Amino acid sequence: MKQLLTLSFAVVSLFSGQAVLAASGDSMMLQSGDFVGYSFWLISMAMSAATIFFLMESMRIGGKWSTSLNVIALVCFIAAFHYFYMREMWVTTGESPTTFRYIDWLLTVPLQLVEFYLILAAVAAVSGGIFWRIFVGSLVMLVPGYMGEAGYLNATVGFVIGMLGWAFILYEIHAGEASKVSAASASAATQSSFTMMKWVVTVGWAIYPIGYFLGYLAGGTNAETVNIVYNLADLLNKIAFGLFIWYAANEDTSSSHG
Ligand SMILES: *C/C=C(C)/C=C/C=C(C)/C=C/C1=C(C)CCCC1(C)C
Repeated sequence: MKQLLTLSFAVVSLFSGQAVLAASGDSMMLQSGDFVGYSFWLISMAMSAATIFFLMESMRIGGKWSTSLNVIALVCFIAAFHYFYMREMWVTTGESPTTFRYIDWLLTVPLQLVEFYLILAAVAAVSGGIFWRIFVGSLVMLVPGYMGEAGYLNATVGFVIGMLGWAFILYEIHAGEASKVSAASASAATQSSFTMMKWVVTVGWAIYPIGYFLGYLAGGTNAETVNIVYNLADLLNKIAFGLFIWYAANEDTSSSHG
């Protein structure tokens, strides 16, 4: 019941956000041939649909997996909301919605990293230190990345510091405490979802620095490349990441029921 209320609130807020944008007057339609604009449209819709899907599945599956599924629904919801604004900014100005994007990442990246903690905490006693270390790592990755893209910092310097933050997160999940707890945990479903999430953060997340490199460091600034690469990366790293958790939750609950 509570989740149904949350869901209806989410839907109403999405539509009222759109109404405010429409009322602001300068909204422009998507132009044909604007492929970056298409990707903003597609992904804002995919994120909205994924939000509803993960919330409904969390109600159906329930139990110890419901928090993880709710968190991924929140990630998709926050992203959907930002995508509506980013799409609007792109189609009206043709400029990179860098600030909206980084506000989104600043909220959704820590929430996704909380998932590592949550899936481990569902089966083992884990220290909060795991969460705090990867949280600090995500700030070191994102803040200089923003400063580099927005022109507050040399683009190469922002890139290099951001890479160090990401490397720190990779260390924690591949060789640090989180990986040890996962290896020692009994549940096969938890271990396999931990492994899948670990590879999303290692391989899927690599798309972002590639986008940054192509957009800012490979000669001039290329707004189209940056946005198309980041958009596809978000599609993979939010929705596919959520589907991995959803898959593990299904496996776990169906095997424990016989
Ligand atoms: C849902 C959004 C996600 C998962 C965003 C992830 C963003 C990154 C992994 C960004 C990484 C970057 C670096 C590793 C170097 C500096 C530039 C960044 C911020 C693009």
